[in-house]
Amino acid sequence: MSKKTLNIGLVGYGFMGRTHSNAFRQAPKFFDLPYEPVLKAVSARNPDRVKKFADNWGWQSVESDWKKLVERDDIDLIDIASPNDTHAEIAIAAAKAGKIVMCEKPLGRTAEEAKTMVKAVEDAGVANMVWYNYRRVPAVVMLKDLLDEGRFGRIFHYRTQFLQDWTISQDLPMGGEGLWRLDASVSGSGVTGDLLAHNIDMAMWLNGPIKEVSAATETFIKERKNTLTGEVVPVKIDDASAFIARFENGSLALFEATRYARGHKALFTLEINGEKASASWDLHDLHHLQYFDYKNDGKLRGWTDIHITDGDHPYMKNWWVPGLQIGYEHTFTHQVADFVASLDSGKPVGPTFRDGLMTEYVTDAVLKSAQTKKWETVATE
Ligand code: 4PW
Repeated sequence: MSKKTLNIGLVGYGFMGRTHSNAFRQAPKFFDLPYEPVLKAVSARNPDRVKKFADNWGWQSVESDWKKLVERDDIDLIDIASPNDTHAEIAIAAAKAGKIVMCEKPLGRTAEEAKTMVKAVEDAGVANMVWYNYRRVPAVVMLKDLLDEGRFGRIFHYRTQFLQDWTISQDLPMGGEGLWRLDASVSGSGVTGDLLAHNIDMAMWLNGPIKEVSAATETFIKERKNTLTGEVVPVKIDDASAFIARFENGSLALFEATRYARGHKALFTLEINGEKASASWDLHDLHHLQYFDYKNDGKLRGWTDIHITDGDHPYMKNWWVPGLQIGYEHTFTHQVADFVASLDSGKPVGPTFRDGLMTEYVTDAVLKSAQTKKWETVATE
């Protein structure tokens, strides 16, 4: 008997359009899903490029306007992989049309924008998810399991970084493909919304809500040429952002992100220290979890390097044989697999739009604190 289908309409064909297309294709091949995702249509403004993209990834049809995609009766799910300034309008229209909605991170450019998106999906009662993909790295899920099993006891510290170096050149323009991340009117913010949002989403998933923050940001290069207009304009994004925070569980945290750490491309790290155990993880070596358990016998006590490739480890039995590794793209595949499974069970899986909003309450508080130079309380509603 053939499976029920889930017809996908994708908006955007950039870097994220590729990761999502790959995930929709791979997920049903490796996971037993209640629905078969069908790559029904992709929309983007440039007709030649969208056609080429569709042919490459196997999308059945193309639209030049996302509104047409939302209006189509043969689409069940709208997946938003276009720049941040488009997220709210598309998500709200899709929810009103009764579509399931998946949206790239960050949900909106500000918490205020994200709030309108949460309202739209909750009013419409449609399933929703934000693509905070790193939550689905097997080693990170393993860490979540260990925390949920109570192996760490009281948590004292959480520290995390996301370091890159791709915007150091003064000659790098802003605007247009990929470079819209440097244009605050499109992105909303710099590394706070683009990188720290990942750290924050993961931190709150692992260690609970963040209560208050004290932040500093810096814009190292003050003017750049806008590719779209040719004008040299002030840079309004934060190039680097660092903050200290207090979680509701009483633990203290350090967060840092930058695009000016020469030599680092995507150094996403975290460490958590509890009364009974500690753990650390690094995206560059994503299938390893470093774990220290204080209950081990004194002479054997030490850091253990757990190679997360065994069938007992999260997601791994669906892939190859023990010892063999998976990578970045699989995090998106896991996200599709979990989300599609949740459509059948009716039990939402995170990060939902509401989870995405919680992250933006933190990023808004970070940006505010950098301005006020004071501790800021994180909003909750
Ligand atoms: O979401 C993030 C991006 O915008 C990413 O995970 C890494 O940094 C890759 O591109 C940027």
